[in-house]
Order: sequence, then structure tokens, then C-alpha cells
Amino acid sequence: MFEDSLPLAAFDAPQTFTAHAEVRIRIEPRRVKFSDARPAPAQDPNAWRYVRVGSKEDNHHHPLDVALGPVFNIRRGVTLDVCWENAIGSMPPMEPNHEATLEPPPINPIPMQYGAPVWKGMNPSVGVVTHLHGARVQGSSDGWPLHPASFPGNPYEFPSARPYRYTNDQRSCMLWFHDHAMDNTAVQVHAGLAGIYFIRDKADDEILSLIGGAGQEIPLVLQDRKFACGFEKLDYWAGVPTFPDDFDRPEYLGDTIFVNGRPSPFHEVERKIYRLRVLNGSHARTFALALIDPAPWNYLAAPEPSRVGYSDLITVIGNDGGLFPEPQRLGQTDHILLAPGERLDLLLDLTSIEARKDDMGAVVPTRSLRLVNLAVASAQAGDWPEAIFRTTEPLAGFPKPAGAGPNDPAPSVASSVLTFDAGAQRQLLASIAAIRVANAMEFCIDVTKTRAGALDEAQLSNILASAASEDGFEWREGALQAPQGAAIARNRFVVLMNDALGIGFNKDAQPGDPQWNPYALGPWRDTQIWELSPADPKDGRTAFAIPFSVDLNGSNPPAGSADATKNYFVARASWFDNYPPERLIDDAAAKGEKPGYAKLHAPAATPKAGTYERWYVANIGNAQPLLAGVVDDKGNVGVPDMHPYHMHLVNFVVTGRWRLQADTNSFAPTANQRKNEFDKLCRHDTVRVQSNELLELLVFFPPGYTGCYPFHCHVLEHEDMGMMSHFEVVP
Ligand SMILES: [Cu+2]
Repeated sequence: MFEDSLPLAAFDAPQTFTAHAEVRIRIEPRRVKFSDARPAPAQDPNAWRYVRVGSKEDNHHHPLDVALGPVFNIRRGVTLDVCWENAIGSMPPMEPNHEATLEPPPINPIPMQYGAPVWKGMNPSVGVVTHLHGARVQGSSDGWPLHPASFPGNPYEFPSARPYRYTNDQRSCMLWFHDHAMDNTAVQVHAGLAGIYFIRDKADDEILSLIGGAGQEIPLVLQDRKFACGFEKLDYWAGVPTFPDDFDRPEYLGDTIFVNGRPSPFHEVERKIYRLRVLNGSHARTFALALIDPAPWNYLAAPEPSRVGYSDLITVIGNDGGLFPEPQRLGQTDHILLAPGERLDLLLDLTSIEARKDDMGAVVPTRSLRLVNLAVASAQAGDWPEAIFRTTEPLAGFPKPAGAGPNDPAPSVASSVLTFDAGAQRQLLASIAAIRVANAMEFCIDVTKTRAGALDEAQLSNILASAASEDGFEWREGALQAPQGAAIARNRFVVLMNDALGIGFNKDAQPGDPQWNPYALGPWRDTQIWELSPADPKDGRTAFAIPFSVDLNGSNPPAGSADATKNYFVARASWFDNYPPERLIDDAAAKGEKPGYAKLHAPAATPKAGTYERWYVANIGNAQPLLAGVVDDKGNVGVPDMHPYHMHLVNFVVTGRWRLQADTNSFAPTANQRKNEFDKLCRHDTVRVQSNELLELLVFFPPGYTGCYPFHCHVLEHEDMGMMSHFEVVP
């Protein structure tokens, strides 16, 4: 570890735009490096890559330094027209959805079968779809999963290029673009299809000049990955092992943290202030990030008492939707959680770092601080892998394991996140040293150079306050809110469902079969998302009882309450539940239809542009009644998954949290209970919803932006397997 240098210039061709521009991005197989120690392969491509046509990367004879796409820098309000072109290669002549005629492309073991479905019951890849995550765009430019830029020669008559317009009409923030193809997002992002995109404005300029200029900014794209042998390729399937009972684990988990495309790299810095723009670009892994001194006892003549935790050098100044209204400095032993899809904007103040002397009295010219990931349970054999999604607190309301007595505590998940318990610091360092995926990167600090001035916290607060109330939310009484007097148009109720116990998918399931879902009248899917309504459609579907009451037609004040169990009906299931509405039509000729995806069902919600809505989002299991029967005969506890819930187009603020309580089977309101969650300061486009948790979100649909947009879980495999639905914003 810490042998590769952090690629920065290696985001080879930064693209900066201050006036309207038209850009072509070609998506193509390329040879890339995954490690400084090994060159890119001499011949066969080992990644799919976004390349700007005409840039210095646009040269097939040369390998590229990283798999990540070019970095974009765009001024707020400047329009950028991007044509996303699929140049991955043509499909051999084939009948629609006919797998047998297709050859895999030459980048295995990245599993890029053009024609074969990746997961059971899913569509094969028929192209690429580029989505700019977090962007305010018209629906027609959002990257609709059913509108791929397809492979030339595809039998569905999809075009091979998609022109999108990005208006960048939003406050400064870090966005990222990645593949969003129906059913195939996970493998295509793994193949390399991701890149980052910054919107810049006045407040952003002021932050950069406060810390010494744009050179002090370091983008950090964190992705867990697993090398195939030889360090030339990545192996997707090795990250999705199958349980002995043949129950597929539906998440990819790598054993190494890649930062900007390199495994656990190092980066040389000085005693200055740095701005870290952090993206969790992983498929399924949530990080608990902290800063530590990895070797506090190596120097006998240390000028300060030895300590391990250095997270107090970090000040959090923003997340998905841009800058916070006020800065939040972390504590010495704090960690901060970052789920797939989420971003953080951090200031790292190294100006106070002291030089150390060795036992001969000579100054040691460098000191190291390490960015670590304390959520490591999956690295330990035998652990239920989803433990990595949990936090250090015992999960109130979480069902006890089979055989647990009345006085046994609810399962604590403390073991899944390493802690800084007093007296256990040496043990912590030993654990970190032993677990590869606990190590993100190391900062090597040159202490021989003159130090810069410390962070001007008063000036920082002024900059953040000046940009606090804009773009749909106002900073009032210590919380982001809808502007004074703005109406809340209505409430909606969404549940995230898991088939955690492996009911399994059977497209031919019939009513009464275990694989038949009586709530949505279709086969159970592994993961799904439902919109609930109190209205019984009277078609025989089973009511779904939830101990929480939402008046869907209510407006301000919020209508959610935890006092009554109420029956709901599944008004709209996931795209996939009513199998097979989005299957590629494979007998189109016989039906006299055009080949392609079948017509989409109605949207789950139709909010009006320019309005506010409250969305209640619950993460619960598929067992009814809740909490009963969620421990299977192997002692596995059901519904352990956290789901990072993502809505396209919008920003939202978390305005309430409830937890399902085991003893009373009711939802109890909880304060902003997890440390460093910063509910009142965050504009989210993605938020963690822990198991048995219910969130109240204040969602702003920006004026002037209409069309269809997905909302989904950002665990890419969950999304591919059905935890995705869509809303249509109407004028
Ligand atoms: Cu999920």
C-alpha cells in the first residue's frame, strides 16, 4: 500500500468551460493503468472510457493513465452541449435478445457480454446511457435508462449517440457522470464509465482563494475494487461471491480502495490548507472516513503527546448540493459516513503539523497522516457482508437473532466499525494494518517548508453564510427550509424493500407461490421500491400495514405521525415488479411491434415544477407483519441493508427521522442522532436510509425543468435488480 502516487494530472485532460461550448465524448474500449508498478496492457483494452474527441486523450496508440473520465470545470449558468457517442464496437448480426450469437468483447474478466443478461431475470446490455448525477437538467438530457446510445448494428434501431444539454443553472457543487444503462449500470460503471464534474461560482472562487488558490484543491474519487491477477485488470465477479446456499449476494464489494484510479495511493503535501472534494463512486461500500497518524510511537522525541486520531484537522464545508450554510469541524476521533453516490467537501488544515525528531535528535523531514475507512466488517470472513452499511450504534428496533432471550440486547454492530476506544489505539492501528480496505490513502507532509497561515474560520463562515440561502432553500433559525410562505404541495410515501432472505426471483411465479408478491401482484424481486397509497384499487392485492400515518393530500405542516398503524396499498411498484413491462421485446415481429423496450408504465409521482413536496421514505423488509419472521432458519437476520436513496434532478433536505422500535412495533421519532449527519445543513441528492428507518424529506422541484426522472437506490446492483422507479415533473 501507499506505493502509487495519487493521480491528479492524470485526470489527463481537464476540461474548463466559461462560455457555451459543444463537446463530443466518445465512449470506447481503452488500455489504462491501474497501478504505477504495472504498465497498461500492450494490446487488449482493459476498460471502457469516456474520451473527449480532439483532446490529447483521443489517441488510440497511447494508453491512458486512469480509467476515470476527464474532469469538467464549468461556470455556473454556462450551457454545455455534450454528445455522448457509443464507440465500443458493433454488435454482430443478431436477432433481438438472442444471446447465443454474441461473442464477449476482449476485456474479460470485466463481464461485458453484449447480449447476455448479467443478473437473473434482467435485460442484456444494448448500449450506454450517461447520467450527470446531481445535475438540474431537462428530462430529455438526464440519461433515461431506456434510451441508450446503442452499439452500431443493434437490432432495436437505437441511435449510437445521444446529444444532451447541461445548463449548469445551480449553485456550485461536485457532480459526477456515470453509466445508467437499464439493468447494466453496475458492470458498466465497473468497466470504467465514471468521471467528475464541477460547477464553479463566486462562493467557490472565494473558498479557493481563502486557502491559497485552485492548486490547493484535490478531487478524491473513492471506489472499492478487486484486482484480477497481474494488476492489469479488475475482476467484477470476484467481488460478488455466492453464499454456500447458492444465495447470490447482490452487491459488489472490492477488497482495495482505489483513489482516483490507484490502489491506496500516497500524495505529497505541505503544511498548508487543502480542499478535498470526495466522491464515493463505489457500487455498494459505505465508508466511515477518519484521519489518523499511522505511526505515533515511532519517534522517541515526539514534541507532543502521541495520539492516533487527527480528524479534527478536517472541517466539513459541503456535500452533494454544494456548500453548507456554516462550517462543521470534526472531533479528533470522529469519522464521517459516505455512502455510494454521496459527496463531501472538506478542508484539511495541515498548518499546525509539527516536525518530529528521531532518537538521534535529527528532524524527520516528512510526517504521514492516513485517510482511513473504519467500516471494515466485510473484510472479515464469515461476517454478514451488509454489516458494512451499519453504524456503531446498536440498531434500535432491529430484530434479535433466533434463540435470543428476552434480556439479550438487540444486536450491536460495533464490530463493523473500528473505534478509538480509550486504551485501544494500538489495537486500532493493528487492525487497520491488517485490513487492506481500511486504508484509503496517505498524505506525506513535507515539514521542512515554511508553513502557511491557519484557516481563517471567521472568513470561511462569512463566505458560507453569503451563499446559504439560494437555489430553493433558505437558511433560517439554524436549518435549511423552504422559503418563508412557500406551500408544501403534498406528501408522498415510498418504501424501499429487500428480499433479504433470498425468496428468489421466479418470473413464472403464480398467486400463492412463495415467490409471488401479494402486495404488488407480481413476482418478488430481490430489491424494489414502492409508492404507497391508502386507496384500495380493489384488484385483490394484499394491504401493507405500516405503523406510521401519512396524509398524502396534506400540506404544511408535515403530516407524518407515528401513532397509528395504517393499511396502505402499493399504488406503483418498481419498474420491474409488473414483469415484464420493460423487457426488450424479443418477439416483436410476431407481435407486429417495433423492437426495443416496451412502453413504460405511468410514473409513480407527477410533481409540478417549481413546487415543494414532502416525501416519506422508509427502509423496511418484506415480512408482514413487520418485525415478525425476519430471522431465517440459518440464523440470518433479515433486512440488514442500508439503501442510499437517490433522486434525479432535485435537492432535498432531511427534516425528520423515525426508527422502528421492536418492543412497541411503532416508529419513534429520533433527533439528528448520528454524529456528523448534519441534517439541517445538507442539501442532498442521495441520502443513507438505514434499515428500519423512516426519513422525512423536503424536496424542491426546480422551476422550468420537466420530464421523466428516475429515483432509486444507489447500490448499483440494487438499482439494476429493480430498486428503481420514476417520477414525471409536469409544468
Ligand atoms: Cu439498496
